[in-house]
Amino acid sequence: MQCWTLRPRFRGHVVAFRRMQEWLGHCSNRAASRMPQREKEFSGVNDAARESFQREGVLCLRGVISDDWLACCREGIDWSIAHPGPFFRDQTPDHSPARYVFSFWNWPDIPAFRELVLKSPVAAMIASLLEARTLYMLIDSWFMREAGVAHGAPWHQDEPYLDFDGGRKCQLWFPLEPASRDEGLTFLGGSHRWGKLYTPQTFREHTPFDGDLGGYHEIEDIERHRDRFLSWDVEPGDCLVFDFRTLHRATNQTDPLPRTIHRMSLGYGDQDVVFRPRGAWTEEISRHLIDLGQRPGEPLACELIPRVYSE
Ligand SMILES: O=C(O)CCC(=O)C(=O)O
Repeated sequence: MQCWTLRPRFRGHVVAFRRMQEWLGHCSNRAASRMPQREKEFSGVNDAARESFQREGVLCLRGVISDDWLACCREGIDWSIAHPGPFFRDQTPDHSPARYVFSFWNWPDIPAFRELVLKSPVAAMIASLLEARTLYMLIDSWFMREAGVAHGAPWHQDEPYLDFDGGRKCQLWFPLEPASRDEGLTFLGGSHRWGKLYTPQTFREHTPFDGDLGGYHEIEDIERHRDRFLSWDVEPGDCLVFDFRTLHRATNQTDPLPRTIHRMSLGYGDQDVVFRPRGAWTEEISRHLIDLGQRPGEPLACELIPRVYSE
């Protein structure tokens, strides 16, 4: 497992780390209590699951995230909401009575997320699903939609939003509260195999990003594929794993949410993933990785993208 070393640009975070020392101690006590539960979290990944994931581009795994890891996520999200980092994004539309927000690449600054990213058994589970020799954690994100918000992610694939190209890549998405199909995500089964990348859209306005989008297709009339839609009622502990190219959206785009919901998402990629900046719309994140030493056109080699599994 790759070590996280503090570069000069991160020294400003040392103060925040110190403020969190007491809380860290609390976290490591929690970690000790998590240990016995870890083994059971490998359950559910077998040949049938791999075959289904390859066919549909999405898989629902039940009861794989233990209560202690969920508590760890809750602590991390609470901290992140109270101390928004540079990749905090407010996607709330104008005149909305409630917020839709998310944030990513928080793990270096938040002990609970560091523990999740570097120590939880989900990395080995995903490596087994992807049959990866080596696995990298590409991006950690959390999402919060508050009670009353009637807005969510549009139809999209994750691939065009990020500078990771090639290899096998997936997102592990899990709710922190029970989420009915309406409160969760809907996927278009098999769309990861269409050989197309679709125009990335803003999550706030649902309009295409600025930049050269020449190689991307317009989102088609998705409703005609309704018979291929896949969605699940999920409980805390369940997770959805989906390919970076599988089309998906927040199921409910119109009715106000009856309660506030939080989700955690971890993006993973195998040894064949290459860093390739996509265009103007990813410039900020491309620059961040380049500043951390990641070379464009080359395999992953950057402390923000830790190697979390190796055979
Ligand atoms: O959970 C959400 O609100 C959106 C998640 C999503 O679309 C994604 O992770 O790509």
